[in-house]
Amino acid sequence: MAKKTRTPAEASRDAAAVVLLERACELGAETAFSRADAMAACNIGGAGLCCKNCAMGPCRLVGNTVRGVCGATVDTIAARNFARAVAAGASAHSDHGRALAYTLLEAAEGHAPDYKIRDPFKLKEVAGYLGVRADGRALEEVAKDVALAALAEFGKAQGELIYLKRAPAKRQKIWHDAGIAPRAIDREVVELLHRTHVGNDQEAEHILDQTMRCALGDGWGGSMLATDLTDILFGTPAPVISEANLGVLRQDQVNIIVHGHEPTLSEMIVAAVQDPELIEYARSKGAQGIQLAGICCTANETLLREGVPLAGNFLMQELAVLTGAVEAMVVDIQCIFQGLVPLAERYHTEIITTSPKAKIEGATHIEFEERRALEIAKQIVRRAIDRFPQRGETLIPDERSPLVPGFSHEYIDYALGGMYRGSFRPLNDAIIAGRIRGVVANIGCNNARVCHDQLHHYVVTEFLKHDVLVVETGCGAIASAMHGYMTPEAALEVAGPGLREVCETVGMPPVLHMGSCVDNSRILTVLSQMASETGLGEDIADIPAVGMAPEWMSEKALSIATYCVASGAYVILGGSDGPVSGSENVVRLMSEGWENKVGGRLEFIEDGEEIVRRALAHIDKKRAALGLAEYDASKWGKSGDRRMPDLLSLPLEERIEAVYGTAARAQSTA
Ligand code: BF8
Repeated sequence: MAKKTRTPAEASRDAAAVVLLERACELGAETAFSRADAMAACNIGGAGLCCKNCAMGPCRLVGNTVRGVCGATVDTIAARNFARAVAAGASAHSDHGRALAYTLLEAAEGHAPDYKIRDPFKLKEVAGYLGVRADGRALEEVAKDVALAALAEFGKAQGELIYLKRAPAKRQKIWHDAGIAPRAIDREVVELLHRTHVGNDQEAEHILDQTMRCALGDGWGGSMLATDLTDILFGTPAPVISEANLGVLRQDQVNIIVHGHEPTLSEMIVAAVQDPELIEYARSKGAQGIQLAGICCTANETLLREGVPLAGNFLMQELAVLTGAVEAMVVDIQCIFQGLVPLAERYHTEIITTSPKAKIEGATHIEFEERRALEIAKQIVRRAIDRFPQRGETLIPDERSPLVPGFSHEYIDYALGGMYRGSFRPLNDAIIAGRIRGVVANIGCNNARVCHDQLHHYVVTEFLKHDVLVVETGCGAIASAMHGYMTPEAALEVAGPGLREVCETVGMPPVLHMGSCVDNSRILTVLSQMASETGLGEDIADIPAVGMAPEWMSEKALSIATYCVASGAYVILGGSDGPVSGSENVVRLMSEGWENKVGGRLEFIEDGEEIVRRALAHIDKKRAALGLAEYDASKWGKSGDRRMPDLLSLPLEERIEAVYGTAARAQSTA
């Protein structure tokens, strides 16, 4: 691939990002965008054809070379590389889940007094799943047993993951018949690494079976536990009002950005920035207050529960520093660029690493401990305030969009039926009638090799126009938030007539923000609940739904894609022809092969139009298989309760209150 330097407008479709990329050009400052332009991706490794699993290589299987030194074939090498990436992705999500379990344990045992059980209802629900008795016991006792039961799921000696039973019965049978029901979360990761060691499992299909088992341990294990335990500790999300894009940074305030994935520290920073003493301290340094904003999935966690605004998604982390207005970027784990440190050296910005699992050379390391959580958070906020007087020239783009995130499966259930009649029935009925053609879960990353947010924006716009309800997590969700698709009135502007009717009636945005990347487990739960309501078959594979990550880049995205496929979904990963494109057999095994085995298929499709075409074709195929009426947009748009025009005349705060009520907001901040 030839080197090509893109203009800022070619590198991102986001207006704020373009402004700051122009700034980077003026300053000659390096970013991920310029580094991607300067270094062509390796097309051998990119196609899965480079094997580094032993010191006889690395072996590059190109041209007439069809075997590595050990004799491994193209198929084995491509499958092994993919498998190892899934193992790493599953480890990242699951280790995050484990950390939350330890936080809950510390809190339950009284060692971490800054943490509380914010959602006792969810605690009892999760206790039920994990076989922990809750009736008549103190919350702390239940929480301790829940934490221990959750930790046992990582390395138990016998049996299989308890949460598998949350899937439809038909799905569980498919897993058992295929021999891919995960036994313990860590065990499946270790076994996959073992199997892909030199001289071990050398049949592509067999390697890929264990890859599915490992990924299922992430989706129905580590990630699902991470979601549940986070809800218990910090509250189950319900709609809140917030804003997204770099324009949330404030010229007159101390700006602190939280970035990464785990909410344990960032929740404490939310508390610390509201401390009157620290606000007064900020004033003593010439600021009007303290503004907290987020990047990546730490942002999604604090957004959903606390309404903390989003500064941007993955590719905007360096751009935030380039505003010159960030006093501190506080990072925890995952998706953090090492390039932040040299860039921050040009400014007064302090990059603060906090996790014992993630240090960066040149950053300030303030290690986080649950037992002194709020004290450490306050120390960090104080350091940020101390930097404020050193701030130089700033450039904060005037770009921000309002949004209403917070659509946990519990809230969707409540929104559709109320407190006493909560149900997925109305959603199923809307799909059966054809008002909603189907559902797309658009998730995942940005990738510096494709135009930032372009594919997210394109596919989401097309799906909305075609009456497809879009649910989102991760950086894809942040993209839609910044584009203004996460307010109820966005339905009027972009949705097709059927989807618009549903959004008007329920008062919901056409794109639902369901959380961070571990919260893709919420999507599994929604799909399972839809399958357990009548009318849409009996399994996740029967539902007219598609999953996609059009701008994926991380190993976690591969794990998510694999567990969604193994759960019965059709999944498309975009932006390139994919990491196994060097092996036709492995491409076939993951598409036709997996469809025959587990009902879902994985495809890598570079082009946005083709992604949309195949997704709509799949949705229509599933509708036909269920015997549902053919999708016909001309039937809709003449009914609905038409509250929207009245609502639109209200200021945003009142509009949201009118739609969601104060109870939902109170629940989110309780
Ligand atoms: O875990 S979407 S860039 S932040 S990996 Fe990273 Fe990808 Fe963003 Fe959330 Ni998920």
